[in-house]
Amino acid sequence: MFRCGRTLFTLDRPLVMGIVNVTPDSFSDGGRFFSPQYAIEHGLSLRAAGADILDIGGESTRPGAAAVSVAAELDRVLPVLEGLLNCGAALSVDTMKPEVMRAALAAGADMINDVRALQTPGALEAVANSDCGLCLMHMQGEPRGMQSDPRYAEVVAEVKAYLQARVEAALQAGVSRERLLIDPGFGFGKTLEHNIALFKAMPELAQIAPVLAGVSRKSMLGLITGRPVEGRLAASIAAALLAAGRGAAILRVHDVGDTVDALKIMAALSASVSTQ
Ligand code: 7PM
Repeated sequence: MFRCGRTLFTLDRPLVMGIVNVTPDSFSDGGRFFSPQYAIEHGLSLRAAGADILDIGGESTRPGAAAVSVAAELDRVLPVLEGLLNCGAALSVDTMKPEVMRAALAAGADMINDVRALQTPGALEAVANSDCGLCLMHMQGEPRGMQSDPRYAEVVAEVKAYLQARVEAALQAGVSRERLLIDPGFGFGKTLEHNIALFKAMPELAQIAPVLAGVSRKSMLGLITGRPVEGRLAASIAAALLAAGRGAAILRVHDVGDTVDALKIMAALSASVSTQ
Protein backbone atom coordinates (compact mmCIF):
# COMPACT_ATOMS: atom_id res chain seq x y z
CA MET A 1 0.00 0.00 0.00
CA PHE A 2 1.11 3.54 -0.69
CA ARG A 3 -0.86 6.33 0.97
CA CYS A 4 -0.62 9.35 -1.29
CA GLY A 5 -2.98 12.07 -0.08
CA ARG A 6 -6.38 11.51 -1.70
CA THR A 7 -5.30 8.20 -3.24
CA LEU A 8 -4.42 4.86 -1.66
CA PHE A 9 -2.39 2.92 -4.22
CA THR A 10 -2.32 -0.86 -3.84
CA LEU A 11 1.00 -1.23 -5.71
CA ASP A 12 -0.20 -4.38 -7.46
CA ARG A 13 1.32 -3.04 -10.70
CA PRO A 14 4.09 -0.51 -11.38
CA LEU A 15 2.77 3.05 -11.26
CA VAL A 16 3.80 5.73 -13.71
CA MET A 17 4.74 9.21 -12.48
CA GLY A 18 4.79 11.78 -15.28
CA ILE A 19 7.21 14.69 -15.10
CA VAL A 20 5.53 18.09 -15.49
CA ASN A 21 7.87 20.80 -16.68
CA VAL A 22 7.73 24.03 -14.74
CA THR A 23 10.71 25.54 -16.46
CA PRO A 24 10.44 29.15 -17.61
CA ASP A 25 9.09 29.46 -21.15
CA SER A 26 12.05 29.73 -23.50
CA PHE A 27 9.94 31.67 -26.00
CA SER A 28 9.39 34.51 -23.58
CA ASP A 29 11.82 37.17 -22.45
CA GLY A 30 15.09 35.48 -21.60
CA GLY A 31 13.44 32.78 -19.51
CA ARG A 32 12.20 35.23 -16.90
CA PHE A 33 8.55 34.44 -17.50
CA PHE A 34 6.83 31.18 -16.88
CA SER A 35 3.53 30.12 -18.43
CA PRO A 36 1.45 27.96 -16.05
CA GLN A 37 -1.00 27.24 -18.86
CA TYR A 38 1.63 25.36 -20.85
CA ALA A 39 2.55 23.20 -17.85
CA ILE A 40 -1.12 22.51 -17.04
CA GLU A 41 -1.76 21.37 -20.61
CA HIS A 42 1.32 19.17 -20.47
CA GLY A 43 0.08 17.64 -17.20
CA LEU A 44 -3.37 16.98 -18.65
CA SER A 45 -1.84 15.25 -21.67
CA LEU A 46 0.32 13.06 -19.40
CA ARG A 47 -2.78 12.12 -17.40
CA ALA A 48 -4.62 11.25 -20.62
CA ALA A 49 -1.64 9.07 -21.56
CA GLY A 50 -2.07 7.11 -18.33
CA ALA A 51 0.01 8.81 -15.62
CA ASP A 52 -1.01 7.73 -12.11
CA ILE A 53 0.93 10.57 -10.48
CA LEU A 54 2.15 13.91 -11.86
CA ASP A 55 5.39 15.36 -10.45
CA ILE A 56 5.35 19.15 -10.54
CA GLY A 57 8.73 20.70 -9.88
CA GLY A 58 10.83 23.84 -10.13
CA GLU A 59 14.31 23.74 -11.62
CA SER A 60 16.06 23.94 -8.29
CA THR A 61 16.47 20.17 -7.77
CA ARG A 62 18.05 19.52 -11.14
CA PRO A 63 21.72 18.62 -11.31
CA GLY A 64 23.71 21.83 -11.75
CA ALA A 65 20.70 24.09 -11.21
CA ALA A 66 21.00 27.43 -9.46
CA ALA A 67 19.02 28.07 -6.29
CA VAL A 68 15.48 29.43 -6.70
CA SER A 69 13.78 31.55 -4.01
CA VAL A 70 10.72 30.33 -2.13
CA ALA A 71 8.60 33.06 -3.73
CA ALA A 72 9.78 32.20 -7.26
CA GLU A 73 9.23 28.49 -6.72
CA LEU A 74 5.70 29.07 -5.36
CA ASP A 75 4.93 31.38 -8.30
CA ARG A 76 5.76 28.53 -10.65
CA VAL A 77 4.34 25.56 -8.80
CA LEU A 78 1.06 26.75 -7.21
CA PRO A 79 -0.82 27.81 -10.37
CA VAL A 80 0.08 24.48 -12.00
CA LEU A 81 -0.96 22.51 -8.92
CA GLU A 82 -4.28 24.35 -8.83
CA GLY A 83 -4.86 23.82 -12.56
CA LEU A 84 -4.29 20.07 -12.25
CA LEU A 85 -6.06 19.47 -8.90
CA ASN A 86 -9.00 17.59 -10.36
CA CYS A 87 -7.33 15.96 -13.36
CA GLY A 88 -7.58 12.51 -11.77
CA ALA A 89 -3.88 11.90 -11.11
CA ALA A 90 -2.29 12.18 -7.70
CA LEU A 91 -0.20 15.36 -7.58
CA SER A 92 3.39 15.38 -6.35
CA VAL A 93 5.47 18.49 -5.78
CA ASP A 94 9.23 18.17 -6.27
CA THR A 95 10.79 20.51 -3.70
CA MET A 96 13.46 20.71 -0.99
CA LYS A 97 11.91 23.70 0.79
CA PRO A 98 9.69 23.36 3.89
CA GLU A 99 7.81 26.58 3.01
CA VAL A 100 6.98 25.23 -0.45
CA MET A 101 5.95 21.88 1.07
CA ARG A 102 3.51 23.58 3.47
CA ALA A 103 2.01 25.80 0.77
CA ALA A 104 1.71 22.90 -1.68
CA LEU A 105 -0.04 20.70 0.90
CA ALA A 106 -2.39 23.54 1.80
CA ALA A 107 -3.20 23.88 -1.92
CA GLY A 108 -4.06 20.18 -2.19
CA ALA A 109 -0.83 18.36 -3.15
CA ASP A 110 -0.97 14.60 -2.52
CA MET A 111 2.76 13.96 -2.34
CA ILE A 112 6.11 15.63 -1.69
CA ASN A 113 9.13 14.46 -3.69
CA ASP A 114 12.26 15.68 -1.93
CA VAL A 115 15.71 15.02 -3.39
CA ARG A 116 17.13 15.93 0.05
CA ALA A 117 14.95 13.32 1.79
CA LEU A 118 13.48 15.87 4.27
CA GLN A 119 16.90 16.80 5.70
CA THR A 120 16.29 20.56 5.43
CA PRO A 121 15.50 21.94 8.91
CA GLY A 122 11.70 22.15 9.21
CA ALA A 123 10.96 19.74 6.34
CA LEU A 124 9.93 16.74 8.48
CA GLU A 125 7.66 19.00 10.53
CA ALA A 126 6.15 20.49 7.38
CA VAL A 127 4.92 17.11 6.12
CA ALA A 128 4.40 15.07 9.31
CA ASN A 129 0.89 16.24 10.17
CA SER A 130 -0.76 15.30 6.86
CA ASP A 131 -1.45 12.17 4.82
CA CYS A 132 0.72 13.06 1.85
CA GLY A 133 2.96 10.49 0.20
CA LEU A 134 6.69 11.13 0.54
CA CYS A 135 9.63 10.25 -1.67
CA LEU A 136 12.96 10.16 0.18
CA MET A 137 15.77 10.35 -2.38
CA HIS A 138 19.49 9.81 -1.95
CA MET A 139 21.83 12.51 -3.24
CA GLN A 140 25.56 12.95 -2.63
CA GLY A 141 26.42 16.64 -2.35
CA GLU A 142 24.16 19.42 -3.60
CA PRO A 143 22.56 19.75 -7.06
CA ARG A 144 25.22 22.30 -8.02
CA GLY A 145 28.51 20.47 -8.41
CA MET A 146 27.48 17.00 -7.25
CA GLN A 147 28.52 15.33 -10.52
CA SER A 148 32.07 16.67 -10.48
CA ASP A 149 33.76 13.74 -8.69
CA PRO A 150 31.35 11.49 -6.81
CA ARG A 151 33.06 8.88 -4.63
CA TYR A 152 31.85 6.04 -2.43
CA ALA A 153 33.67 3.25 -0.58
CA GLU A 154 30.63 1.01 -1.15
CA VAL A 155 27.86 2.76 -3.02
CA VAL A 156 25.05 0.24 -2.42
CA ALA A 157 25.76 -0.12 1.30
CA GLU A 158 26.02 3.66 1.76
CA VAL A 159 22.85 4.51 -0.15
CA LYS A 160 20.94 1.74 1.65
CA ALA A 161 22.10 2.94 5.07
CA TYR A 162 21.20 6.54 4.21
CA LEU A 163 17.70 5.64 2.98
CA GLN A 164 17.12 3.42 6.01
CA ALA A 165 18.13 6.30 8.30
CA ARG A 166 15.84 8.75 6.50
CA VAL A 167 12.93 6.30 6.76
CA GLU A 168 13.64 6.02 10.51
CA ALA A 169 13.73 9.82 10.84
CA ALA A 170 10.36 10.12 9.12
CA LEU A 171 8.83 7.39 11.30
CA GLN A 172 10.23 9.13 14.40
CA ALA A 173 8.60 12.38 13.26
CA GLY A 174 5.22 10.62 13.21
CA VAL A 175 4.94 9.70 9.52
CA SER A 176 3.23 6.33 8.96
CA ARG A 177 5.23 3.76 6.99
CA GLU A 178 2.58 3.44 4.26
CA ARG A 179 3.31 7.06 3.21
CA LEU A 180 6.98 6.41 2.40
CA LEU A 181 8.85 5.74 -0.83
CA ILE A 182 12.62 5.59 -1.24
CA ASP A 183 14.69 6.45 -4.32
CA PRO A 184 18.40 5.76 -4.96
CA GLY A 185 18.61 9.03 -6.90
CA PHE A 186 20.08 7.96 -10.22
CA GLY A 187 22.49 10.65 -11.45
CA PHE A 188 22.52 12.60 -8.20
CA GLY A 189 26.19 12.51 -7.23
CA LYS A 190 26.88 9.21 -9.02
CA THR A 191 29.08 7.92 -11.82
CA LEU A 192 27.75 5.45 -14.39
CA GLU A 193 29.31 2.65 -12.36
CA HIS A 194 27.53 3.82 -9.20
CA ASN A 195 24.21 4.06 -11.05
CA ILE A 196 24.60 0.54 -12.46
CA ALA A 197 25.41 -0.92 -9.04
CA LEU A 198 22.34 0.78 -7.55
CA PHE A 199 20.12 -0.33 -10.43
CA LYS A 200 21.12 -3.94 -9.87
CA ALA A 201 20.53 -3.55 -6.12
CA MET A 202 16.92 -2.43 -6.55
CA PRO A 203 15.41 -5.66 -5.14
CA GLU A 204 17.44 -5.11 -1.92
CA LEU A 205 16.36 -1.48 -1.70
CA ALA A 206 12.72 -2.52 -2.17
CA GLN A 207 12.94 -4.39 1.15
CA ILE A 208 13.26 -1.03 2.95
CA ALA A 209 10.23 0.65 1.32
CA PRO A 210 8.58 0.82 -2.12
CA VAL A 211 11.12 2.18 -4.61
CA LEU A 212 10.61 5.09 -6.99
CA ALA A 213 13.04 4.88 -9.93
CA GLY A 214 13.91 7.90 -12.09
CA VAL A 215 16.09 7.02 -15.07
CA SER A 216 14.10 8.64 -17.90
CA ARG A 217 16.40 10.37 -20.45
CA LYS A 218 19.22 10.54 -17.90
CA SER A 219 22.89 10.84 -18.80
CA MET A 220 23.57 7.27 -17.61
CA LEU A 221 21.48 6.17 -20.60
CA GLY A 222 23.44 8.56 -22.81
CA LEU A 223 26.73 7.11 -21.58
CA ILE A 224 25.59 3.56 -22.38
CA THR A 225 24.02 4.27 -25.80
CA GLY A 226 26.02 7.30 -26.96
CA ARG A 227 22.75 9.15 -27.62
CA PRO A 228 21.91 12.79 -26.85
CA VAL A 229 18.93 13.49 -24.57
CA GLU A 230 16.42 13.68 -27.45
CA GLY A 231 17.43 10.21 -28.67
CA ARG A 232 16.99 8.30 -25.42
CA LEU A 233 13.37 7.09 -25.69
CA ALA A 234 14.18 3.43 -26.39
CA ALA A 235 16.83 3.42 -23.67
CA SER A 236 14.39 5.04 -21.21
CA ILE A 237 11.67 2.46 -21.94
CA ALA A 238 14.11 -0.43 -21.64
CA ALA A 239 15.40 0.91 -18.32
CA ALA A 240 11.86 1.51 -17.03
CA LEU A 241 10.84 -2.09 -17.80
CA LEU A 242 13.99 -3.45 -16.21
CA ALA A 243 13.39 -1.30 -13.13
CA ALA A 244 9.83 -2.64 -12.90
CA GLY A 245 11.22 -6.16 -13.27
CA ARG A 246 13.60 -5.47 -10.40
CA GLY A 247 10.76 -4.42 -8.16
CA ALA A 248 10.43 -0.65 -8.65
CA ALA A 249 6.94 0.40 -7.51
CA ILE A 250 6.87 3.76 -9.31
CA LEU A 251 8.58 4.84 -12.52
CA ARG A 252 9.27 8.57 -12.90
CA VAL A 253 9.22 9.27 -16.64
CA HIS A 254 8.88 11.94 -19.31
CA ASP A 255 7.33 9.66 -21.97
CA VAL A 256 4.22 8.45 -20.16
CA GLY A 257 2.24 6.98 -23.09
CA ASP A 258 5.17 4.95 -24.41
CA THR A 259 6.03 3.68 -20.92
CA VAL A 260 2.41 2.70 -20.23
CA ASP A 261 2.32 0.72 -23.51
CA ALA A 262 5.58 -1.02 -22.65
CA LEU A 263 4.26 -1.94 -19.18
CA LYS A 264 1.09 -3.36 -20.74
CA ILE A 265 3.22 -5.60 -22.96
CA MET A 266 5.31 -6.62 -19.98
CA ALA A 267 2.21 -7.47 -17.94
CA ALA A 268 0.64 -9.47 -20.78
CA LEU A 269 3.70 -11.31 -22.08
CA SER A 270 6.06 -11.78 -19.16
CA ALA A 271 3.67 -13.82 -16.98
CA SER A 272 4.63 -17.29 -15.90
CA VAL A 273 4.60 -20.04 -18.56
CA SER A 274 2.34 -22.30 -16.56
CA THR A 275 -0.86 -20.29 -17.16
CA GLN A 276 -2.10 -20.36 -20.74
C1 7PM B 1 18.34 17.82 -15.74
C2 7PM B 1 18.92 16.64 -15.29
C3 7PM B 1 17.05 18.12 -15.41
C4 7PM B 1 18.22 15.82 -14.45
C5 7PM B 1 16.35 17.29 -14.58
C6 7PM B 1 16.94 16.15 -14.08
C7 7PM B 1 14.67 12.65 -9.94
C8 7PM B 1 13.90 13.53 -9.21
C9 7PM B 1 14.90 14.61 -10.81
C10 7PM B 1 14.74 11.27 -9.56
C11 7PM B 1 13.22 11.83 -7.79
C12 7PM B 1 15.18 14.55 -14.12
C13 7PM B 1 16.20 15.20 -13.23
N1 7PM B 1 15.28 13.35 -10.95
N2 7PM B 1 13.16 13.14 -8.15
N3 7PM B 1 14.04 14.76 -9.76
N4 7PM B 1 13.99 10.92 -8.47
N5 7PM B 1 12.52 11.39 -6.74
O1 7PM B 1 15.61 13.69 -14.93
O2 7PM B 1 15.44 10.42 -10.13
O3 7PM B 1 14.01 14.92 -14.12
S1 7PM B 1 15.44 15.94 -11.80
